[in-house]
Amino acid sequence: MRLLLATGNPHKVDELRAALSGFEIHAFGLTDTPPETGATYLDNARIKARHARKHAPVDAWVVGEDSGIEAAALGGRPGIESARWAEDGVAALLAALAHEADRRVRYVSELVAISPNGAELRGTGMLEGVAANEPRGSEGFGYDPIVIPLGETRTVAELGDVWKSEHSHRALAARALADYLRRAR
Ligand code: ITT
Repeated sequence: MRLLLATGNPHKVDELRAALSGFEIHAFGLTDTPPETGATYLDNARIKARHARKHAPVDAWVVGEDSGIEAAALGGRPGIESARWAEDGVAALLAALAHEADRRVRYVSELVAISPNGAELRGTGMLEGVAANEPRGSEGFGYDPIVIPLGETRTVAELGDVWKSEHSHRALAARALADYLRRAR
């Protein structure tokens, strides 16, 4: 089954590919990208998927993903604004949590797939952890150097891409979506 992931973030394509064996996953570059004006991850994932649906080959499934990191001490911020709330999100999050005792953070990923005839499926995943005091590690992307998953001592960037393909919010969302896709096939 061929899936076109509508994203400008190549890490998302690599991670989805690693998490989903048995699916052929290609990047579908978003040109004329619609603004992510939704109030939720689901809304924004849908905006990306629907945009791709308009432009992608008619026989392929299209997929949109929206994700973010939520800090408990910040009332869930930056959340859906994670890609846009600061020029350097990692530095901004470390600064915002500098005097907070509550270091809990969680990643959320929402995937929306749209079939050739317009049927919509979704998958959601979450990864909980705490914020490190400084960045560590070199794999992954975004906030990975400062997220230590529950039960681990290393950051996601230290645990690495193979670990992410099994445990990340995106991998969990992808596997939930894959269950529906296999039934829809
Ligand atoms: P597209 O919209 O083009 O798919 P994007 O990177 O802008 O790519 P989002 O709008 O979904 O994606 O923003 C998600 C942001 O949340 C992302 O840029 C990171 O800052 C953060 N994030 C999400 N998943 C992450 C992960 O697995 N590791 C590190 N940071 C992550």
